[in-house]
Amino acid sequence: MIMKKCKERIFAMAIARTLTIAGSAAQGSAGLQADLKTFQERGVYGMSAITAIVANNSRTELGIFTQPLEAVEAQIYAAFEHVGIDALKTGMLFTKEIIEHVTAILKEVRADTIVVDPVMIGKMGSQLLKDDAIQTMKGVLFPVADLITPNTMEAAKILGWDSIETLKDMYRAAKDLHQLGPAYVLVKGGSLADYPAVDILFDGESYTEYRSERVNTIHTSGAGCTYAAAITAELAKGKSIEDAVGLAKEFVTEAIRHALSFERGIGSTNHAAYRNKNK
Ligand code: PXL
Repeated sequence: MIMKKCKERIFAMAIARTLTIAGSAAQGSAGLQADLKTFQERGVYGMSAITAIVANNSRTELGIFTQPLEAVEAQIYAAFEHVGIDALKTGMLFTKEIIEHVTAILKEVRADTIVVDPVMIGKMGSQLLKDDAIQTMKGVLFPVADLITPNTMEAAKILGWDSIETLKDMYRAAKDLHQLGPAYVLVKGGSLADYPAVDILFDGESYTEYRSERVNTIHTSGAGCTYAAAITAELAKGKSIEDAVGLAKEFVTEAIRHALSFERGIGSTNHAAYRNKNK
């Protein structure tokens, strides 16, 4: 018996630990479901704190069920106290109250390595951030972020611009967003016409461009969540932000290339695609 105990201890594995503070996407492609699947694929331990449940369907009027602040808070403490966190990401935060509360907790527990995906609108059209919460996200959460990962639509909305149409606009947006306080900004250009899927990382001094082919598919639900989750996983394992983004870009491109269609509108990114890439 004693021997067995010792053995168990010897074989207890150390693993990088990640948390997602995000919405539940009942249909499984996006939100914390995408995050947890991605964490698993990248070999890190995944945990979740649910901010809201998104369950759009033909029978509910507004399929969004916000969780109470106490529930959000309790989940973050549970992850932090029982396991510990090497890196975390935020996804759908929905209200300014949740943003304020989450930020206060992250400061209190001295969380570091914080990736903020400023999720605003889902691929299926759901509003995932209230209009009056954008200011709070900018003013309160961005300054504690190590990395923010807006797409061009989100970047334009945050900056109060009409739109972002060119690579030049993306460079300017990355620079202006950096002024809001995050250590790094990643502007994702997947939706720009006339370009490959190009993303720009800015650390306040230098820019890094990441390019991949544009994949012609409508089945991209969960792409943004998956990208940010893969970055978070690599950061938890100790990679630099530059390398984490590079690997995550390959991961999400593969997930889009092998996207899943369920023959009902927009399908899901395939979180398991990358593992089959070099088989
Ligand atoms: O892909 C954005 C997203 C994020 N979080 C939740 C979602 C979605 C899209 O549907 O449901 C919870």
